[in-house]
Amino acid sequence: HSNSKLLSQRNLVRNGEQRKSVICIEGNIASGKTTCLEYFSKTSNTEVLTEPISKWRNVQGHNPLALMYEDPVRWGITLQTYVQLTMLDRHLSTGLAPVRMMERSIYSAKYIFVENLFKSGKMPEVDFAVLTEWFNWIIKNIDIPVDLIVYLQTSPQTCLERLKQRCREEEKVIPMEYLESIHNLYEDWLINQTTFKVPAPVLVIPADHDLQKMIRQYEENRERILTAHH
Ligand code: DCP
Repeated sequence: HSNSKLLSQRNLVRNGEQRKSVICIEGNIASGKTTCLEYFSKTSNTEVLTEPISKWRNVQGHNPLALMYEDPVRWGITLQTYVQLTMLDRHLSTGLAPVRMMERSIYSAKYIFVENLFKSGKMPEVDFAVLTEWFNWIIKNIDIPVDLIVYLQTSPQTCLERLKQRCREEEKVIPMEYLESIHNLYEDWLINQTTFKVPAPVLVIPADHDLQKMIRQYEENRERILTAHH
């Protein structure tokens, strides 16, 4: 309870209105973001938004996620346009809790996934240009506040093993090289900070460990994460 009191105090901004604190969980495919969010979902005053993957697998009866893995050159822009919309919707959705945690962000959708498709030659330049114009328009005209990025840092090898275990149909075609490029893009963005603007401070949590050790690390970092604020 003292924790929630502290949180609401910190959330009082100058004009006396409450401002949510927003924490984005970032990391490679199968890095354990969902487990992290599950752990924090039991916290009072905290609202957890998972990634809208079910939408990406079914938009009016179509599965753009599967299409993208089948033929990225053709369907990359289709999936990524929809991802951008669903992420924007998540960022803008309103809830009552003073703390909000969400899986990934509109930033990583662009800086990691769209970037990867383009850089690996799997997205036509015109598609990349259109997505970039959309993205730039959004971040220029719409306020998308993020207070903390929690980066679950894994080795691509760990992600591959977890991917095999969970066996999601669409993801069976993902090779090691794909996870390596996503990994490198994340490292350059959040650790080396040499590529794109980092929208918030970054907390790095090593995430190659087993579930028990991961939970212990979440416990250790709990206060720091939940009291993130400008
Ligand atoms: N994806 C994509 N483009 C994006 C975001 C995601 O192609 N902009 C794909 C990658 C995965 C699937 O969507 O195949 C689900 O993404 P996540 O890795 O974010 O979800 P997970 O459930 O794998 O996360 P975790 O295992 O860390 O909980």
